[in-house]
Amino acid sequence: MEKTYFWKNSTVYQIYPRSFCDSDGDGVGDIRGIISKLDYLSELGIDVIWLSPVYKSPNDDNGYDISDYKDIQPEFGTMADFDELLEGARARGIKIIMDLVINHTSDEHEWFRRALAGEEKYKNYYIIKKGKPGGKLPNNWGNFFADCPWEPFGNPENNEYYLHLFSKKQPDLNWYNPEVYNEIADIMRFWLDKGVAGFRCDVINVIFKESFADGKRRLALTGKEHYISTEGNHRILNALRRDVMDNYDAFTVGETVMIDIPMGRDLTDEDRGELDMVFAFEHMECDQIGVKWFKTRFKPRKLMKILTKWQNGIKWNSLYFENHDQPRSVTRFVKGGEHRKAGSKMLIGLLLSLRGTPYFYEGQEIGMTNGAFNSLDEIVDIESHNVNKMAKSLGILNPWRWKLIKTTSRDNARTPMQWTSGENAGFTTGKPWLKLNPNYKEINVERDLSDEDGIIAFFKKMNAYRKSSQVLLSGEFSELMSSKYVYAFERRLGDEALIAVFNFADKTKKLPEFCKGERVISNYTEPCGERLRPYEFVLYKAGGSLND
Ligand code: TEU
Repeated sequence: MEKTYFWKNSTVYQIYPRSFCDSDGDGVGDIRGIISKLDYLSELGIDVIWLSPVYKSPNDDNGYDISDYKDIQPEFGTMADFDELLEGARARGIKIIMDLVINHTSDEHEWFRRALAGEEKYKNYYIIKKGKPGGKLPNNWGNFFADCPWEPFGNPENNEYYLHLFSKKQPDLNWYNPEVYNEIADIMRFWLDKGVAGFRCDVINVIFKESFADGKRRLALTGKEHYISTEGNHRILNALRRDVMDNYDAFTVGETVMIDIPMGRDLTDEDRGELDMVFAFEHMECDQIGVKWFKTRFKPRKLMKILTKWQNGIKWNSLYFENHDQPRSVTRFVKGGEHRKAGSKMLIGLLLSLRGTPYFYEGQEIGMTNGAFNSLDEIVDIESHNVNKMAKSLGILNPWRWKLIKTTSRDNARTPMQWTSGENAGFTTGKPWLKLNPNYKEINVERDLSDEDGIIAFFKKMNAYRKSSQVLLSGEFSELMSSKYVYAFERRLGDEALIAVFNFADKTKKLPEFCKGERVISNYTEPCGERLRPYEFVLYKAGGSLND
């Protein structure tokens, strides 16, 4: 199969189906809701939709716990709806990638049920270990969701435990077993044969545990050295590439946790042949100390340094500031509500100016902000509840626990999409599964679209420009400046160059002297003089005179 590498020229838009658009009034977004918004997505100018899981699931982790990989979650619709979505997208020139969650299944998956019923074949699909003498767990590992990663398996007298790096309803698969490999390869082919354009591969660099020995004690995730980007993991990815992906004009983007640049390089090296791109996390950790729950003041320069490091370190990056696990970028990186519009546009401008494939998360195009939750009762996310329990057991008092959760909870990004200023933001006619942000009266698609100077208008303009510009699509990156607040870089292809400059301050800042040339695009209408305005972004065509 000849590869077109279409993803190198694509802009991706992530849909979290539960929160996107509800067509039948049950308060949960669904596939027909997405179908009803295809024209909207097409007008945005996006090329690929990344669909968070729509497979059958008991929803312990909102679909990341899959009980049937070849069927659709009934509250999202039917396979016929999915086929219609795929076709409707195709007709508009939009491709769809699926979320592929293969580190674990749901404990309600048939494989796990049969394992529990005692079928050896299926027991061998999971990681089941004997407890150590004296009633001890098989090892001292930690868990991603602030839980214990071992849960008794079946009859307690057998002293067996199964491993779950995430929720206890997400048992880890045993990638030592070739049958697991064959099952997953088959699932991938099933969706690729339907015409999907690839996969976003959930926590893909932890699937192969090289050893089950105790780990070095750490604040979080003790044991991770035994499973982060192991050799066995590389072998599996390489095999899936050869056996499956090479037969389709499709791509993979791996969600790769805790990777550094050398690991990212190995995972995406074309000659090694594993993944096409990775989602690295380092830039998403620029405002934390140790673990994500301990947020510190955002220092723009730290973000700039990390972005530059990855631009220089990896041939092709995935560019993102948001997804369904991260707080909203405008709340995180932009000070003060009055700059929401300019700041949202600047962040969009930044993603669309860097080298790589840009990914946007639903609502980012209208500058949606973190959820407006008042207490834990309003939070649904399992991780937040587990963290609360753990913090409580450590004696952390409630106001502090709530502060951490309110700032960092994944539900911040999962509040329903704000379509209109009408009832329930036009998301549903029923009761939304998660509290809407009351700011939908001001922040919504309808209103933004009616504003010539809206965020969507800027997104469309900038995205269209990027797609027409070989320099932005494939030019080399070089940093020109990363000061306390001002970031600037050049993109160059042969003799042609563009200079992008960003002011991360809520005050004016001096425009660097090298920012000269034709002003191609900016998030402000009027050209700036000697100083950049708050959160101003300008793209210059190098050569020519300043602001002409
Ligand atoms: O996330 C994996 C992951 O490591 C984190 O980003 C996760 O959100 C968590 O905060 C760790 O502290 C992926 C999915 O994106 C996430 O939604 C799933 O819950 C998780 O895998 C398990 O499938």
